[in-house]
Amino acid sequence: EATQQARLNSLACFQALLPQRQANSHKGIAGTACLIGGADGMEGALLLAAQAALLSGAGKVYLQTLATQADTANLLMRMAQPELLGLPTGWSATLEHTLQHAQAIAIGPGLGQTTAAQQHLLALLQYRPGLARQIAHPNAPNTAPSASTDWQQRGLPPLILDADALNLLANHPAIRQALQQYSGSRILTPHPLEAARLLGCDVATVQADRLSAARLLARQYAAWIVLKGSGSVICGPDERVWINVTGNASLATAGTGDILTGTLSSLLAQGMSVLPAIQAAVWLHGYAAELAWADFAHSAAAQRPFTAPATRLGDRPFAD
Ligand code: NPW
Ligand code: AMP
Ligand code: MG
Repeated sequence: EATQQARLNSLACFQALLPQRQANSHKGIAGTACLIGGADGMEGALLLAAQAALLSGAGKVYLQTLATQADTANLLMRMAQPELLGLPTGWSATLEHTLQHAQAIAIGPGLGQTTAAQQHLLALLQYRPGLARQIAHPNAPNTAPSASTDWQQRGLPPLILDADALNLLANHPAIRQALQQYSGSRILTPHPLEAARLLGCDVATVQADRLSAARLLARQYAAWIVLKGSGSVICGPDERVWINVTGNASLATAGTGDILTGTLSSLLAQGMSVLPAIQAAVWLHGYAAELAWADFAHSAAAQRPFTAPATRLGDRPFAD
């Protein structure tokens, strides 16, 4: 009961931090997030991230898919969630315009690790309004620099690298170098295998000392780190660490990490500072799983704990 009380206190604490909708608010000031990923066969990862961003309160969510049939993939995603705003494929003036206005960017869910994905990530990291000619992307526009933009006034928005963006980061020194030069906040959200790839070690080493692994990642990549898994570890660039207390093994299923990325992008887009946004996103993501699990367990015949063999929703028998 004491633990439950502490968790409720945490909820109240985050509720105070979460962005408040003013009565006269409108979508233009409720935060814009731009999410990139969703290559062939993994469009769902991008869609889940985008849905989570909307549900977490972002005013506008743009998404860009790397699917080969991008128009079709875009249309299908917008049919699943009509509020979403689709971006054209590749580098375009529309993408630049969105990047200049977004308050948070996330790249990685279902991105894939093709050459196209690699070039797109590099182009994104190197993009600065007014420096369009220097973009490494093959389709980069050769347009003249635009006049004063939001970006020039605000600085670069926080950038979340997740999933395949992390795998590309681990494998390509040019991407690592470009990330170091990205002047906005850099946030990496690896699961243990992605963390191992980034550190050049194995998963067992990461899991044996998760705090040290998170600190090493923060140091090596000069970034905020969310080392996911049971008891996600948050680590700042200054190597301070926090361990999340919410969540359960119902999260051990495909797509949950993509939802965390979308949620985090949304809280950042709504103006939260980086540390509280990360803490709130990770905490709420776990808490939502607890609520969902409690709902499910109430309606099911049995209320088995997670130590029972069935640790995933899909494994549980249905009540008749
Ligand atoms: P194992 O099996 O133990 O050796 P990958 P991915 C390990 C997209 N997705 N503790 C574990 O390794 C992503 O966004 C698309 C220990 C596991 O098998 C990416 O773009 C979806 N180990 C792409 O797929 C939904 C842990 O990591 C391996 C661990 C590839 O991403 C799913 C998986 O890592 C997915 O998001 C833990 N807590 N957690 C869609 N619907 O479109 C993970 N591992 O090989 O990097 O593959 O994470 O699925
Ligand atoms: P990903 O592997 O990228 O899909 O991310 C999985 C998400 O689920 C992360 O937020 C993990 O922290 C969370 N997660 C996975 N397994 C567990 C678990 N056993 N207990 C708590 N959270 C988990
Ligand atoms: Mg993932």
